[in-house]
Amino acid sequence: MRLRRLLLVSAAAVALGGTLNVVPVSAGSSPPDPSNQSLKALGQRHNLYIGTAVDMAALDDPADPKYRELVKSEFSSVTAENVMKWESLEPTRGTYNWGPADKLIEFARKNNQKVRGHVLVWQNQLPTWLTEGVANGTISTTELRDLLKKHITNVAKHFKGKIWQWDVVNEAASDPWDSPSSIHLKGFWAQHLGPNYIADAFRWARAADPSALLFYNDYNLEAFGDKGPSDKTYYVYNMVKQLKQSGVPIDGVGSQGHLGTQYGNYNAFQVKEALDAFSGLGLSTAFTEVDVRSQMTAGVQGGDSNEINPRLQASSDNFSVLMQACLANRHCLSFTFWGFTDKHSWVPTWFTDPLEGLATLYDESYQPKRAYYAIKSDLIFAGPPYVLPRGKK
Ligand code: 9MR
Repeated sequence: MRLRRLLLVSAAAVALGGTLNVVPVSAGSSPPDPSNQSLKALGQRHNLYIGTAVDMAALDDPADPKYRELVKSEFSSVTAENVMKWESLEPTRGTYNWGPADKLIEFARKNNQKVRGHVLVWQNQLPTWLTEGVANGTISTTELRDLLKKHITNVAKHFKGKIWQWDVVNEAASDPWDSPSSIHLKGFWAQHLGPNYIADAFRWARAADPSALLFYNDYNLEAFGDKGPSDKTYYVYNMVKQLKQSGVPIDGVGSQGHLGTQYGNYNAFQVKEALDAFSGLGLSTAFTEVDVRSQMTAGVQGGDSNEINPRLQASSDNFSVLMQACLANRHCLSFTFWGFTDKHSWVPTWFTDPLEGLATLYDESYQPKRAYYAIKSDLIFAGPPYVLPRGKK
């Protein structure tokens, strides 16, 4: 009966649309103007949180009010770009500096935003008292393990109840360009504590803050390769599968999403396949650090539109691919940009030879770029049957 009615209504609509070949929109039913809607409002339609990494110096800079305004108005989730890392939290052994991180938590609370905690265990941005102590032998392996447990416990307890997702372990897997090229656990922690530090870290984090979702986070996980020994996504897939099967309390995989327009990159189906593989293990997914950088050739720096436009278009396409895949995976909880303006982006400070940049949604004067509108349109035009409503998390 209902179906019949629907068919009749559509038939009438087609008839009315007549030669114009359009379905008429009755008065008052036109959708709201999308250009006035924020990313976070559009994400909310899908129950998808739209986040950004936050540079605390920029957030606090009274001479740069636009930064603060946009963090507030466009995003429903924030990540500390640096201030929750070990070197920032405990620059001197035993003396914690919670101030800047607490400020971000308070900002998020006031603005009704979720917080992604970044990061509990990583081989970079460790305090020198720790790395030097290990190097000169004053910190033994047993003590190092205790220190890691203490760090995770203290930090997760300090922020208990205020963190939605924790990046518990970050960037533990090597890359195919490392030696050996077969993917392996790399860096300080694997070197000193062996592979079990990963499972330990998740257990310690769960014990300290049982309500936070616990993530493994890494880059170059956007798509599978040949599933051979140098396929990082496949390595991480097997690693988290093993963790899950062993009862380790891991809840999700964060795919960072640092892309560059000089690479071939992926299509949305390849990216969706990787997200689906992770969620098929019973894990949530998230894009955690998305940006798309480009080489700043002399032409780009000189303002040559023949060089700038293809980069802006390629970057917009790459952003869009990740967003579409996230929308199509119902377990993709959040989509976080690693900064939103070229005024404050890690890219040009990191990639200097050749110089890279143009990696975010807004230019240095806070003008939205093509990618901003691409993300908006993805959020607006996505719907069934490929994008289904996701549950409240
Ligand atoms: O954006 C961060 C930059 O300000 C720091 O100097 C850098 C130091 O390692 O870390 C950057 O953030 C990284 C993040 O914590 C983990 N994934 C890669 C990010 C970009 O390097």
